[in-house]
Amino acid sequence: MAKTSKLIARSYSVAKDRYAEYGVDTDAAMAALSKIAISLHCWQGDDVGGFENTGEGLSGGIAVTGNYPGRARTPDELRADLDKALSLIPGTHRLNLHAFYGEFGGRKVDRDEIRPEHFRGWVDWAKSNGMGMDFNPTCFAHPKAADGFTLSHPKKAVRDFWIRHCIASREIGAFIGKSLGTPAVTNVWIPDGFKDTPVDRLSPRQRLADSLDKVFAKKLSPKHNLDAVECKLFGIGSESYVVGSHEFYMGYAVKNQKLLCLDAGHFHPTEGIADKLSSVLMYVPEILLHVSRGVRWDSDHVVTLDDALQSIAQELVRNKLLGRTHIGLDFFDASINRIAAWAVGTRNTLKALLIALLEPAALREAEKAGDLTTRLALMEDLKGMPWGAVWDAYCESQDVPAGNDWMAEVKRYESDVLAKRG
Ligand code: RNT
Ligand code: ZN
Repeated sequence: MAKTSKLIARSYSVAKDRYAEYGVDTDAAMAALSKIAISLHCWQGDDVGGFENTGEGLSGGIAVTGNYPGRARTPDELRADLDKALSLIPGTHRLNLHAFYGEFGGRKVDRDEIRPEHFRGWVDWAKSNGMGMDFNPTCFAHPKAADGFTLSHPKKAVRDFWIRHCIASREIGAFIGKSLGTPAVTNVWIPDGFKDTPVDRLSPRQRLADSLDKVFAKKLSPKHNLDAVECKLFGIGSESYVVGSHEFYMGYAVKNQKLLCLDAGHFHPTEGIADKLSSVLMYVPEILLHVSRGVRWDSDHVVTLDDALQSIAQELVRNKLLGRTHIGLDFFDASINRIAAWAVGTRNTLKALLIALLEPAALREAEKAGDLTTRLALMEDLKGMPWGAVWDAYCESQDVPAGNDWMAEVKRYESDVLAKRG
């Protein structure tokens, strides 16, 4: 910890002793945290715009609001912004890329024509950063998704188009995973649904299951690609019915042993995903998380260190589920500095994991002994433990700014780089 400032070192030393009283090893917690990779979503950097330059706006029931200056307009700008964000986040992480962020060299490459070569630039960048990558077919913001249906579309030709896109995406996922030596999680999310009450809720689901079977027909090595499916309750314009609901995908994932993606904003507004993890992981091999924050609706706000986030982290750590969980972020805010948004959301996710890693065994022991009074009392007292001092020491040990110091870097980058973008 060569660069540790004196005050942070002193606070850490006190915190270490305080945690030791509870039998918690703070150095071990930091070492465990350093092994957790968070998949940073590329789409926070440009408001889910992509690089197809077709003039097609965002669609599919998701929305970005705000017009903060400095949005990344090219792959190079987005990579530079990601580099900046990553320099403010302790640890080694991953990149989560959407298909419409390919590098198409100014040519029109339709979604069913995307190939690994369009993603070589991203793979090279990830390799030089020592990062893994994840991938997503983009089944929105496209004329063939304009009526709100893709893989479950009543017209076979439209379904086939999206099936070809998803197949191409899996192949790209496998290419990425093979190139980087760590499997890419390729996550299928589709917007399909109805604004108003449907009469036939069944046929679209049957068509979706059939399309997914075709998408997943080819076996790919799990060393290169892992398939995930993402459920959702409602979206803008699909308030009354979403084809790929929780029950639909839960069933599909269990039956086909796919990864289930749980997005924190994809359930009833007061429903959390923390309690689902231990249940779902009894029946599916692994899960993908889209860590997000819905405010009144699936609004994809930047993740804060709230109870919902801490509960997710506690579930993963307490039940030792981290080895079967891929943690990705999914928020997009264009009303604040986009690099700060990445830094805040990712740092918070790591903070929540650190707090969970610092929990003493005494909590579980109290429960086991049937002493529920001690369980409650201890849980509450632990909230006052000096985890922040451990966090600061962790940041310094990873050579990233502690406390709020990272914001100075963001401000500098904003005036040096972002302010110069048109
Ligand atoms: C939409 C889903 C989906 C998207 C990204 C861009 O509600 O959460 O994961 O946010 O694929
Ligand atoms: Zn999501």
